Amino acid sequence: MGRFKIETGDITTYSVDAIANAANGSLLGGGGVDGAIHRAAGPELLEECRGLGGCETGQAKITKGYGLPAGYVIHTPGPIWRGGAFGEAELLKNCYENCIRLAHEHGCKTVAFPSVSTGIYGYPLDQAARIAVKTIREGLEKYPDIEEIIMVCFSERVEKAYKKADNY
Ligand code: AR6
Repeated sequence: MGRFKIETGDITTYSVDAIANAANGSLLGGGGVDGAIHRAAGPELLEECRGLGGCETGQAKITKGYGLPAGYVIHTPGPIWRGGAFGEAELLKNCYENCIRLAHEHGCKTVAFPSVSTGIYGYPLDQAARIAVKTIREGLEKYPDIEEIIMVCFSERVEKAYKKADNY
């Protein structure tokens, strides 16, 4: 079964087969990690995204990586936190599941994730981390061809939350 790593870094610098993007439903870019990914990938990424017709919350769509060191970008709009009674947990789980499934379908062996929904979308970090870690570990079991999934945290605070959730 593949490895799971949690580390601090900038996901736009990762030379992996696919990086996930915490996108919005338009798939046309935004702030946070989405903005950073589009800046690093260049305008061709936006051009390809324009042809995708957006994406539902919890679903995922894949593009090439263009100027990024990563081969593919898997765009997934996470849920906006509205207090927890609006299906947020299920939707966040769907994000990780659908990204991992798409990575598998495209033959990706190494995949990196940002902490989906925990920035601008306001999902409480500890709760999001528990869902992410559990779903990623299940994905590694389900798809033994995936060799490594890395949770790329943008700060040590985020890294600590994910490590706690994974019982490091
Ligand atoms: N590498 C890794 N993680 C990063 C990077 C980076 N380069 N930059 C930021 N993060 P957010 P969301 C972290 O807000 O909450 C956009 O406008 C960040 O510190 O990027 O899902 C979209 O278009 C945080 O821990 O995504 C949507 O409209 C995590 O990535 C909306 O934001 C996610 O924060 C999505 O909001």
